[in-house]
Amino acid sequence: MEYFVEQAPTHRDAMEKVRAKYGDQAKVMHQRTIRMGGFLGLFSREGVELTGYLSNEPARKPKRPVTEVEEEKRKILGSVKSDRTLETLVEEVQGLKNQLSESVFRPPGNEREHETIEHVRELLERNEFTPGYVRNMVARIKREFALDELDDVEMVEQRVVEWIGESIPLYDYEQEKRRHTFVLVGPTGVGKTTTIAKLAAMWGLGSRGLETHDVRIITIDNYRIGARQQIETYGEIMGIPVHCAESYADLEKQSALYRDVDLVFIDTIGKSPKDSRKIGEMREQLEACGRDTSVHLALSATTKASDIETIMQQFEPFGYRSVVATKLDETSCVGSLISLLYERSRPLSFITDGQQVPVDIDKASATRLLLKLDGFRIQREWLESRFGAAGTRA
Ligand SMILES: Nc1nc2c(ncn2[C@@H]2O[C@H](COP(=O)(O)OP(=O)(O)OP(=O)(O)O)[C@@H](O)[C@H]2O)c(=O)[nH]1
Ligand SMILES: [Mg+2]
Repeated sequence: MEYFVEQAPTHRDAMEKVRAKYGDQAKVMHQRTIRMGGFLGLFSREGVELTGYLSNEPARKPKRPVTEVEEEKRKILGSVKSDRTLETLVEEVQGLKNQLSESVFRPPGNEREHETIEHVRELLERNEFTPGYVRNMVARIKREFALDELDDVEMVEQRVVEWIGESIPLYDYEQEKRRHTFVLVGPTGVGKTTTIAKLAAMWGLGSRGLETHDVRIITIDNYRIGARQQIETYGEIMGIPVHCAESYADLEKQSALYRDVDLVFIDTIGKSPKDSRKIGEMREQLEACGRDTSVHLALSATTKASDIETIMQQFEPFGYRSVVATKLDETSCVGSLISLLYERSRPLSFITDGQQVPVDIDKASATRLLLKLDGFRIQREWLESRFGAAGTRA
């Protein structure tokens, strides 16, 4: 495929340059603001750089001739009465402004918005983004694209994917001290124990680009039949010592014994997010472990948006630093997860995508989630150049 890069002082000039040089085959993938001209870094001006490729598809016809829009503008302007006071004039101008911006985004003859906006809205809804997130995106499209730019559906899609990627907060685990305790909390059955085993192996072996650490696992899940055996079996296979804390005092004692260990992973008992009293009790228990502790919330990517919201809220008392998204392999819809991470400003740290311990885990990456978006025309090469590699397993 042939790519191009063109620079010009404004977006319009750059588009004209691209159209003149490459015609309708040119598909713009990315736009960025640059500094142009100048001498020794001085007197440079702001400009626009467009990057894209040449498509073999037949050119799309513009959806609505500009003359038609102009005609509509004239009709609306013609309807303004001439005898008016300044106040009514201001009101009318405001009304006209709204009418015009509404009408240029809407094709004639029905109440729907511009075809491209409808298309992107449908894509976002199909991927289960929350209504608030979809509203924000649509408002941003209206704000940032001129009417003629909306005719380039592919370019709009590309920009929306870029905005989605920019909205995914990622956790910088490098900020954690080398020696600390990593606690995983979350609802029942989301994959906490399996994930603790994967994480311990990842740091223990120094895989996925992490530095090798000395690791231990403690479980405080002694209540459920088989829970202890499950984590002990993982520990045995991976050669990582596992301790089952019988009480608060035991957890405290064990933490003290591990004071020279780099990383202690604590697997907790699954709590229903409705059970806030038990969540509170567990928090007290965890505070007993003394060391520098960071709590993280395990959330299944298959959970619907309203439940994710309840869970995030109910586990708030733990002050969890990041979200670990589990069972990504079981869903093709990542919109709910992305929307809630963004809306509640909680970063994503790891992603798990299968039952195999220790392999089915990776560091979180925006590219990884974006590649799961359904219906958007996404170029993996471009995504990776924009948001980094998708991880070792995508
Ligand atoms: N498909 C898939 N299954 C997973 C993943 N992570 C865990 N599981 C499975 O989910 C089930 C529950 O996993 P656990 O690790 O026991 O979950 P938990 O959160 O510790 O459960 P409780 O301790 O009962 O609250 C098991 O069958 C795991 O194999 C994943 O990323 N993908
Ligand atoms: Mg468990």
